[in-house]
Amino acid sequence: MLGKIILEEAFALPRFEEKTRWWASLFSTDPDTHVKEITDITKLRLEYADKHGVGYQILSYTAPGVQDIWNPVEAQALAVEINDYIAEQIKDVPDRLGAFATLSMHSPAEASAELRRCITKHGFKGALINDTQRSGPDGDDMIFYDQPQWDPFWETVTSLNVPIYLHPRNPTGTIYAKLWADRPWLVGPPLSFAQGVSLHVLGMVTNGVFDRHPTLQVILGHLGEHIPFDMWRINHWFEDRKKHLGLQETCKRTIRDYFRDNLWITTSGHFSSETLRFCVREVGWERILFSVDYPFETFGDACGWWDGEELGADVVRAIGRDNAKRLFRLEGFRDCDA
Ligand code: GRE
Repeated sequence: MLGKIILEEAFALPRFEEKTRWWASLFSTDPDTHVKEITDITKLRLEYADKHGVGYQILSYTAPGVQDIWNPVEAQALAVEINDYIAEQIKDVPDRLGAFATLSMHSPAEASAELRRCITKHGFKGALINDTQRSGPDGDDMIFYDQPQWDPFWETVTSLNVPIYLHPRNPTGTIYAKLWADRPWLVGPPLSFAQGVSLHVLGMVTNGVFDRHPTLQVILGHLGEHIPFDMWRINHWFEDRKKHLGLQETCKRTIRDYFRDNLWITTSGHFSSETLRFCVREVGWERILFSVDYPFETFGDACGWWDGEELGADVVRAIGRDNAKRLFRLEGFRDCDA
């Protein structure tokens, strides 16, 4: 289909080429191409988009990004630099490229102010956060945003009426040493990414973030970071056991309610029709958004899959474009009505 929208699409600052190359060496068999693709903003990306029928893309800073920086002053300065850089890069192609804000998540007040600046000054479409914020004197602590002190941030997000993409980052410090160091091939897409994000978002669910902020919209990549496949069991244990043991105090609705009202999932990096069909049944096509996960995945793989998908023209168009148009209140872009 033409005019597809994609929204888990990474870029990196050219001055971090060395770090980008290191990250690429963990995940890519062709680090040179990866570095070229992730630092390019308007050339290669738009060529791929034209070739594969993508009308509009929302770009975000690559993982682990600012969430890897435990010095709060440095983290804030880098977030501002990234936001101003990408705003400048995309300003002449607003019908093709948008951006998610990058936020330092050391302080709810600072994160709120930077998000507000990015939405009002730069017209960004929300923010993408790479899971927990590394913190503490040696970066071994982690900040989760499911605690009450983050309520002012979630209040800002809902008042600005923009979604937050909760994206993975890699395990670090003691967590890495204890869980992953002896099984390093499981870091990333095979397991650690989904574990990190599902712990975080289910923490938000059970600690009442969505009850206190009922209009909050959070997007999960990779077809929901394993949660849809566990929906029945999570629901069973929340409703039939944990709510009778005290969960009812903080978590008022069912896990399926939160997926209907607050959560979205994207197809980033997960191009399986079988899995997608399961998600359509469990989560509903209204809450699913097409995405690529470039440059960790290719436009060809993602779009080739999507353009052959046989879910029915209306559902393919909704997931491929119209759901995102509605969520982000998008106006005209390349092939938006094709
Ligand atoms: C990502 O989305 O950020 C990502 C990586 C590394 C491998 C796969 C992937 O950073 O999707």
